[in-house]
Amino acid sequence: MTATLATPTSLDPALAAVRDTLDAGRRLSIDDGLALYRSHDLWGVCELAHTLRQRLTGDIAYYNVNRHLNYSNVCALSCKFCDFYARQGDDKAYTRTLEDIRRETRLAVQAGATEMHVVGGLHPYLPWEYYPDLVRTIRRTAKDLGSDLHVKAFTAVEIVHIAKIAKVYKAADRTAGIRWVLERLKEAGLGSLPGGGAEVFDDRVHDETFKGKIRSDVWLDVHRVAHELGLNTNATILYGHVEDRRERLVHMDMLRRAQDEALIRLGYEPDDEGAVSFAPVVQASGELRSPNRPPTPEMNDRGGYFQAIIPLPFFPDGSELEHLPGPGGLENLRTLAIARLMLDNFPHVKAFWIMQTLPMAQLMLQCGADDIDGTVIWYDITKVGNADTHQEVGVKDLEQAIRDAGFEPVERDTLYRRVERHGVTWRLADRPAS
Ligand code: V47
Ligand code: SF4
Repeated sequence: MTATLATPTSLDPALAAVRDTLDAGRRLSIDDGLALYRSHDLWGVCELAHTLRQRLTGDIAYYNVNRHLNYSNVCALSCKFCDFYARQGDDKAYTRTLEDIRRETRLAVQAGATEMHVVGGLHPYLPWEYYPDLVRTIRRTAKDLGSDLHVKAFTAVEIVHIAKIAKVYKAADRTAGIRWVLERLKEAGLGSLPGGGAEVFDDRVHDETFKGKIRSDVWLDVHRVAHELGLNTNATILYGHVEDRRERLVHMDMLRRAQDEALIRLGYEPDDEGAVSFAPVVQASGELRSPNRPPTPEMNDRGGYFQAIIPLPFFPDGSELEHLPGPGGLENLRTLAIARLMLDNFPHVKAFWIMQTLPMAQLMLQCGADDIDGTVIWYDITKVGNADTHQEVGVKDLEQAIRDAGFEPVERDTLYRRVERHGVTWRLADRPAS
């Protein structure tokens, strides 16, 4: 890398030390993260994040053409922040049949989608075979229509639930059961895991708001096993409810350590502290030197690492925590910027526009994000304001939003490979049409 970017001069002297650490290509500590949270100079924080984002990704910003499929909202748990779940027999309960899934897949292919993002509640009665059947159904239906739909499906929480339903999850060796399920889902055509269900990696927050769900060690186990099997995954943090800022930073630190391990497995050399950072070093000449480059699209063909962090702001409406205010816009910007800066070994930071709103996602592109996700429709998990769950933006609008924010839009597939598109027909930039 030869180009360099001037690191900004902040109004807040507390950010100077962070800037020096960033320019030296060193990893930020949790105390640095707290300084970023406490700083009165939010724009200084955002500029630092933007600088790192530009050093990693340059002037491009990604989007994709995808569909969300929530196969069931029936869930055995009742996380306090969740307005999505229902009990079997409730008026609002639904479970999709394989015929429903075939129909949804046909619609996704007709709309030119490259990805189906599939998640649901922890259904107590569906047999375990439902899950590989669901994946196979999507893959086959798309293939029969001459397309190739990537299936990004099941949070770590669902994977453990499926292992329990299949009776292969044993406390004495939990990874064996996780591996058994993931191997079978991969065989059925699973392409990657989404990042949900992580919430906040803290036992107090866990016990207060999502007791009954897997804890951080098990969530990380599922993602490690997925990485070992060559599957890429994402990670989320659900913030702005009962957690404090230090707990968010500890969560980010745990994720980047897990990513260090994944990258070392892929052949990256750790530094003296065992870290693998993608942050380039600014040399005396002003040029940038990158000891570690993020994985390339070619490498994605083998995979096995975290691709993106997706900070999810808590939406209180309809949940048991409705009395809480939820995070404001400035806190959302700051948390996203800090996630970019702390997670120096995550190639991508996603501003999920459905939850952040498109105007806010545009601003986030200038504060560390390099991806705004997709043309999503029917997003059932959270609603913005009084919107119903049908939220769709076309390719032209997403591209315009990215251009207006000052970036060159690039359509990606789930694995961040460039897509060439002519209407609903698409192909990977270097591959034959599908
Ligand atoms: O796991 C639930 C969260 C997640 C609420 O991997 C809530 O590309 C806010 O993980 N307020 C699901 N959030 C969404 C998710 C996701 C989204 C976009 C892209 C990707 C990806 C993953 O939504 C759940 C939970 O953490 N959630 N309730 C709520 N009231
Ligand atoms: Fe169930 Fe997921 Fe909602 Fe928790 S967040 S109640 S596991 S659907």
